[in-house]
Amino acid sequence: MAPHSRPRRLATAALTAAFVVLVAACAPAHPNSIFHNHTDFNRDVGHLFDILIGLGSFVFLFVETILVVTLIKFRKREGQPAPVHVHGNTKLEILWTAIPAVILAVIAVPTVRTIFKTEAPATADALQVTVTGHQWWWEFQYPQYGITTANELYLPIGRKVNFTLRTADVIHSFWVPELGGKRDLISNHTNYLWFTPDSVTEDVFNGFCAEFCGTSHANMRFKVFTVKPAEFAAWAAHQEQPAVSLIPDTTKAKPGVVAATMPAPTMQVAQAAPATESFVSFPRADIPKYAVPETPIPAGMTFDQSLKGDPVEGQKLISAPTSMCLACHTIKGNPMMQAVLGPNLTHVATRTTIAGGLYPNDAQHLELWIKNARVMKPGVIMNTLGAGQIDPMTGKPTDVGKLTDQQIADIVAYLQTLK
Ligand code: HEC
Ligand SMILES: [Cu+2]
Repeated sequence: MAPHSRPRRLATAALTAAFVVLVAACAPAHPNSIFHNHTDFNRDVGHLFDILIGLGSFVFLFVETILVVTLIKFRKREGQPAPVHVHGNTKLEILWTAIPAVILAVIAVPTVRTIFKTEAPATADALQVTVTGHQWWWEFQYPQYGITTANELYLPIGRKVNFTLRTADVIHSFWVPELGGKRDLISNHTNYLWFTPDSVTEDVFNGFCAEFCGTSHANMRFKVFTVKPAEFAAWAAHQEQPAVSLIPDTTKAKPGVVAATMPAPTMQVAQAAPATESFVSFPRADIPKYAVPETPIPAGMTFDQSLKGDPVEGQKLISAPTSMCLACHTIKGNPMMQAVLGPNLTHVATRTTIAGGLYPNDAQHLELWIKNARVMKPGVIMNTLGAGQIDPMTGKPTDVGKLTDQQIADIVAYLQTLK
């Protein structure tokens, strides 16, 4: 090997790496950056980061400069006598112990202050949100409003929000890089996190599970919509309502009406939300590309797109024991649908994605999902329900649900009315 080739190769590699990092910084948008500071929480943490990077850079440059100067100035020369050996220099040693001690003290003060501030309980006027991590989706409850939803959070701008973090199974971690976190969801333990979304920001933010939690950990995402307080109020008022039934309540139906001859389940007909409040959900057309899933459909999954679903049939099917849905899902207002193993479906049509943000919430993806959820998202407890479909967990055709494409199309037509 030539004497200078190794350092030269190392230098080339270092320069290339530096260039790649520099070019990466030129990308137009960083939708998941922690440096955008859209909340008090992120700003406090970002401020600490700046102090650390600033002081760290100073120490690095100082030490490296002395090192390089020493290397050049005192390097071995021909005919040079052996250097004088030095044994200790008290002044110097006191100095280089004192300087790092001062730097650490300077870092400690704001660090401890930030820890106390962010760990303190949120003030009583905060919006309360209970987050429950599930393998592999997010349950969001608003106890002040009686709302349970999944994978999509609505937060009013300018109002402090206090998250109560729990898990239904293994450890997960709640993280919205642009807003705050990450904070773990730990079994048999409750964690808290609070922040205030900036009052100038109306936007969509990506959220992630940041603690490996099994097969579909990477498919456990969520979205945060920050909206105007009036829009939040309208959204909450809407979400509080039970689902609108397509089948009139049999207890109030007149004789001779078809529905009266139908067996249970019955549903209360919900009052519509006040007409003045038009905001039901964040307009889909305004959602930026970075928050729209592009997951390809798994190979082999097909559905007869020419089928037209009947929503009334769908409502009957979904709450029939043979369809299985009632074993796991809630639809508020339908006494047959009160299970809590899966996401609450009361207003599922107001959400833009399904399955932990993995797929867009549209007819095609809903159909494929119900047909074979375990192929669409590896590991899920939702059964393979399409007739003749192979359940990837058993390798055999499914023995539950056995829904035909027509039945699935009916169910999906009903789900899409759950606005
Ligand atoms: C064994 C329990 C179980 C059964 C039975 C079941 N589901 Fe699910 N379902 C789940 C779970 C769990 C999820 C969330 C999976 C994930 O995202 O990881 C889910 C997700 C969904 C979603 C997506 C909701 C969202 O917001 O992400 C829909 C829609 C859905 N199920 C509809 C149905 C219908 C319709 C039936 C009956 C035909 C049904 N499910 C039967 C457990 C079940
Ligand atoms: Cu996870």
